[in-house]
Amino acid sequence: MSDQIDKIYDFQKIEKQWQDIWDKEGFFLAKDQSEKEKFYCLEMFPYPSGRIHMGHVRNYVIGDVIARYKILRGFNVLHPMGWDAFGLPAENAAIKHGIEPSKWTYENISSMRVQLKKLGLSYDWTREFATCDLQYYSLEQKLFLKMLDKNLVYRKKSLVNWCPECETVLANEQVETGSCWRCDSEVVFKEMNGWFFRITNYAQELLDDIKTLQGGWPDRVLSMQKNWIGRSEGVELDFPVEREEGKFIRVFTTRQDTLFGATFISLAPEHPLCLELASSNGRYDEVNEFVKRILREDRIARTSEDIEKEGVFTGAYASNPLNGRKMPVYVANFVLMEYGTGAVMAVPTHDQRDFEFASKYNLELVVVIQPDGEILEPSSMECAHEGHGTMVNSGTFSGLDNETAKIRIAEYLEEKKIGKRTVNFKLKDWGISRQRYWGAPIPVVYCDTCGMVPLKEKDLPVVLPEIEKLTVIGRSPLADISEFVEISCPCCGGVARRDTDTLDTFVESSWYFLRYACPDEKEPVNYEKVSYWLPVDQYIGGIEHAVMHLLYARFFTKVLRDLDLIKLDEPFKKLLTQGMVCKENPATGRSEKMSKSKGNVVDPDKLLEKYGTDTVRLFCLFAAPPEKDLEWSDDGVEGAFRFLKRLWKKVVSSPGKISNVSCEEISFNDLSGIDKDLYRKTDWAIKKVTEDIEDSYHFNTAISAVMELVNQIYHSDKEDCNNIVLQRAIRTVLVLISPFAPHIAEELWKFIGAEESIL
Ligand code: ANZ
Ligand code: ZN
Repeated sequence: MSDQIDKIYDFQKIEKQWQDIWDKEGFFLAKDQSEKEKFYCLEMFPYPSGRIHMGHVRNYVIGDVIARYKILRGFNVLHPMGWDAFGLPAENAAIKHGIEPSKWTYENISSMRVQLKKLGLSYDWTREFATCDLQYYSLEQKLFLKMLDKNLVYRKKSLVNWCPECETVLANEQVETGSCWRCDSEVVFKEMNGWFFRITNYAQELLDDIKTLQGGWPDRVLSMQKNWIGRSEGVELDFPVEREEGKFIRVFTTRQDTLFGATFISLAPEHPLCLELASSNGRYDEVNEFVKRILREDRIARTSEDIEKEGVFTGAYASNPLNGRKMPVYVANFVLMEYGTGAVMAVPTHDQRDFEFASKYNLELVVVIQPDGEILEPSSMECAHEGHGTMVNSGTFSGLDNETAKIRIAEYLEEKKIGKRTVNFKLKDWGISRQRYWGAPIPVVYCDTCGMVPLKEKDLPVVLPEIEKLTVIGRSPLADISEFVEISCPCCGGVARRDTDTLDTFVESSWYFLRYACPDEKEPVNYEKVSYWLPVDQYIGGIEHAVMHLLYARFFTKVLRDLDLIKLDEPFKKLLTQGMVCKENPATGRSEKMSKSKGNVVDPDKLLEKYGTDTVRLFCLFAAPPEKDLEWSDDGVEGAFRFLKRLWKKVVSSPGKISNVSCEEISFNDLSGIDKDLYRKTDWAIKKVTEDIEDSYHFNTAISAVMELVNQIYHSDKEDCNNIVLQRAIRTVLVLISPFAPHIAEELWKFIGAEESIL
């Protein structure tokens, strides 16, 4: 066999051959039981857009190196792949080209699967599924019903953007300066019913368990999650409205130490008191006009720090419960209804936003915290003093340091029953209803007699009906399919209607990693199998998923645990966020993320044809460490190709020397000169590659070490070194390079006389 090998490096032939062998022999089938220690390696699954791009290639190759390395180290490895297949692009394609979303999606999956297979990735393809498979989404419907039963899902009205012309809900991104992106008519707010997951029930646990992820997850991602959850400790307290007996404005503050310096109140424009107070003070028109204008503005922009602060006086006054100060009540654009109570006690001397607002409307400034070694004078302040200091102008609390005052004032307010300590989270419940076709139908019906009725598990699945041509998006396309909508009530048998929304596609990606442990089970998850395989030991994906996907997946894991379906607190032990693939944009001359619109993409298929997957893999891994951006370079690809050819040439050109020599132990001390150098370099490379992979996934430096060893082999071989030492070095090179360039490694391994796969 070994002497039949081609002298030239025919990567096309070799790569196909080895992919077939791995496949036939089932090398990557994960066993649900094993003596070996398990390792679960997972890359975020792709959306089946149609073609693989270099970002995918990089992501999956990084995962493949880790999986193959763990196989070599004797682990029982699970390395699955599937498709995040519901979502809007399929619907858009349906509208544009009149093709069925399911047809479009499954065709894309087929062609992307072919592309992925050409990369020689170590997937257990028997566990593959798409989230639009009936099997998968019907099990998701089952989970939904279980969550509904445990009161973890509920329905409520919330404000949405509504275009009265198109009769459709618009996402925030579809509202352009207050108008509909499609027809330009004025967008209004509408209360709409929708389903929500009670993720806020888990806010504290999601925050606390971040501790357990430290070291395994990038700090940046953990702090993004922390901020997103946004826990604040503070006080809620009531300010009586003057001349309106029994009416109070409740505010949330984290700085009750500044209460004596509160000189006015700011309400969110959505706050019900705005118009109420304005009308009893004869200022309805002015306030109403302001409120309407602000509500039309982008809600995201309102939260940004540098937004111009503006507001309007309601005509009403509240009184400060500690010192009786008369405080004008304003409506302010930067106060949000969704946070705290939607009302703020404004302290312009110690809060920068309030300072800017007060400067604009000439409102009173009272200093209540003096920083050390400095006397603040309201008339000469240029910005708020938000830091620490000693309390002044604060009655019996004057003289305390402000941190102590925070505690004392909170106690005092509770004692006097003016307020109470509370904890606030920025995290909101997760709205999951979408007015879309290509998603999982929500398994409930509405009956005129019984109201909302969840389906029984035996009535599942709610099959997504086929649809030939979609015409609009926004309004639920399912609402137009009467055979789908009309149903008899499971409770009373009377006339009922199905829910015509579908689930947010983030729901599917919140539990797919559990499903890979048991893809054929009748139930959504199997307790034993999930206990065996989970948590994912290494998860790999983009930083853009730092909050939503990664937080939702953590939430789902805890919910399934509390439903007694699994025993698991956290789904992902380690997380690697890979950098982007960049290339010079011909228009700007700058290096930018590869994208079609910038004209700087490289087609993976063309590269594979020209160089083969081992070269492409090696380049992606060698050009940058995984978490850094990768700068595309044609020279770099050529360089990787040259290295593999050089390795090939060395091995195939010295068959007599390295084949069939026995692998007997030799003593280092008996060797001389050049042999010692090669022996030593070999050991050094083993250590270096192992450490680079284990400690930091620094594949680039690991690959350099292998290159150095190959150089040493050339060098020593020129001087006719000891064959056993030479063979030892070459065997080592092949094993070390095999996670990175597995096909060439297997082929040369066979060439030097091995009967079994290098795996
Ligand atoms: C008085 C005060 C004085 C405040 C001071 C700050 C500094 P975090 O830490 O993010 O929780 N606030 C409360 N509800 C708000 C809302 N709906 N929209 C905008 N701002 C709101 O922020 C809590 C602080 O944000 C609260 O404490 C409140 O202003 C403001 F020197 O109260 B503070
Ligand atoms: Zn009924």
